[in-house]
Amino acid sequence: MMIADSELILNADGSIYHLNLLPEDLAPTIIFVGDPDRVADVSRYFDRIDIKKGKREFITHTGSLRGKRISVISTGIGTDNIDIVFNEIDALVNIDFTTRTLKTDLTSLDIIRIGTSGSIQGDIKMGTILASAYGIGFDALMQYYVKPYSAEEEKIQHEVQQHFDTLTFTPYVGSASPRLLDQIAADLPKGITMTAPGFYGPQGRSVRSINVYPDLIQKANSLSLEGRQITNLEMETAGIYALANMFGHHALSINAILASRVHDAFADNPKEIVDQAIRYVLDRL
Ligand code: R1P
Repeated sequence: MMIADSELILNADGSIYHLNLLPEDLAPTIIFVGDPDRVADVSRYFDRIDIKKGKREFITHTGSLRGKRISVISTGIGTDNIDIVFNEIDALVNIDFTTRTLKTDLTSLDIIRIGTSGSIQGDIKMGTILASAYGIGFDALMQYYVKPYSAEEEKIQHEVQQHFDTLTFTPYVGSASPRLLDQIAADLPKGITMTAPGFYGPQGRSVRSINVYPDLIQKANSLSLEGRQITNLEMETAGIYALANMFGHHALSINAILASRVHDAFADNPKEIVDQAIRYVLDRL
């Protein structure tokens, strides 16, 4: 079936609407970063950069790392942007832009987020590089998609919903790619990452606001999911995992822990910690 011009929007040069990329511009291994400035912090380790393109907050560098083709894309902040980036990278590899139809041979991408995050457990210190085994989405993204959930994801979702019993919406759960967890994160601490639809109120921060959930961090901190805890808080992991699983891609989220929400502290060397996370991931690709 032909996909209409209004559903798959292409720019005049044939590139996809927001990412401004042609199908040949994207590598099968993709690093996601939130901050557009972090794209160059990653690609400076490439052997070669062949493509630099972008539009709005979505900057892409594609090149090679030890001979392997790789892209790094900035997603900006939040799962609203993850929705755009995921649908567009999937279209770049799985839709034939000439016929506007789904290809018969589908491509699975490897997507690794290198992001920043705050710890909500006392034993997860600033400077930790943590791999998210699961993401729990407190945002609304997956209210708009139908996705099969595993028994494990449903179990976690049920327990989260029971624990956060005053929420008027249902959080969703997404899992990391087991293959990428093994390949990249075998030696890293694994966690369960809470994904919030904002930085202040939705993460329990009050600068001048009066929050509906003032005890959000304590509440998240005290949940036991069969002995496992929610470890950290950020804004993209659950959406990345849920959409990767829905589309048949493989995703892993690596979090550089810059803040401790239980010790009310923020790292004094955030750039160094992020650089360590970048080098850790690139060494294992
Ligand atoms: C908020 O400052 C941003 O930082 C975190 C959050 O998820 C949010 O995107 O990640 P990044 O540093 O990867 O953007």
